[in-house]
Amino acid sequence: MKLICSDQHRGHDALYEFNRGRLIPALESPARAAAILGALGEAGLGAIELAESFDLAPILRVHRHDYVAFLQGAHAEWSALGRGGDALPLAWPVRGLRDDRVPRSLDGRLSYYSFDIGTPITAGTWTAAKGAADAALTAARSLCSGRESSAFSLCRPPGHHAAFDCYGGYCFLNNAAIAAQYLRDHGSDRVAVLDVDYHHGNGTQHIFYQRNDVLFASIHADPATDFPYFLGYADETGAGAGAGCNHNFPLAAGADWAAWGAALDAACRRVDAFAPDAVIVSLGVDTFRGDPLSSFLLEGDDYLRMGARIALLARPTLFVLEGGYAVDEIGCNVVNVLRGHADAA
Ligand code: OKP
Ligand code: ZN
Repeated sequence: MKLICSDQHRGHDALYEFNRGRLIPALESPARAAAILGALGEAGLGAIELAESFDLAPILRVHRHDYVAFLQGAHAEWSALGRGGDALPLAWPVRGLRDDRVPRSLDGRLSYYSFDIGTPITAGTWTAAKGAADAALTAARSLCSGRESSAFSLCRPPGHHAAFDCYGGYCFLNNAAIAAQYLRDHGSDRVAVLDVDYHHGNGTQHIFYQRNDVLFASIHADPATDFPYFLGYADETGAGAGAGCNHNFPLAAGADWAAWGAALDAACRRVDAFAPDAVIVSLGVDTFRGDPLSSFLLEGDDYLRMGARIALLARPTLFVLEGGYAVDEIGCNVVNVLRGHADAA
């Protein structure tokens, strides 16, 4: 299995995030990636290689040009205003009011291009996000060359909440969507994205919602109770040419392997029916019973079962890291998915 990481992730190190009305140390931290690297090093699944650097073209296949330019410069603009700390937005458009004009001021643009208050931009955010996209692209390229049948990219910051022109949920560039588009542009006619993170991948859904060449299937906490709140219901099935190519499996709080594994089986049957040339797994392990953001109850061994079920798809598979915030167990849980996949493949 091809294993790819990026050194740039450390530069994205937010000070705080809002949690229940208070500021707490950011949960999406460099320690997450360090823990996964440590566990991967001991797992013997293969050598861990550094991402190669791509130009912006594959990112611009998914994200709007002005959005990317904004991300590149946002923190420098923030500092030039004499401000310390991390850049955060202040306000969002109200339902039914105009949202089509990009404001001129930095504060206006931070608000325009975001959808939550929980995603700080730091001095190293752009470089880290670009490194994460490079990791996903490097892993994707190893699949489309046919040299590898499976790969993992250790992406930080994560990506599945980011849409064409919008960041939030700790995500800036949609690593899985960028990789999916790259595979489409390099010989794959159909790509499936299977999102197993605890949270709905609203950004990925949005990007591919009108398309029939990329299927999106996601298992996640019910948006009626959990972030990202406004997307992820089962009746969102795609639109236009993409009608029937979006499959959401929201689960109630307390889902254990019995409930979660049944949803995975249903999602995998949708992926099978689509007959994709490649599968991208948005791999969050925040479904873990001990995760600070999770109401689900998966145990360490369940991640072996998850990998084994995904292996039954018998397609070239790219695992792209998303969430997972129980730092002490994140390495073991990620390795278990990859090991379960490798042993069953
Ligand atoms: C990103 B990923 C707690 C609020 C949490 C954001 C959750 C982002 C999850 N302070 N809200 O899907 O793992
Ligand atoms: Zn998540």
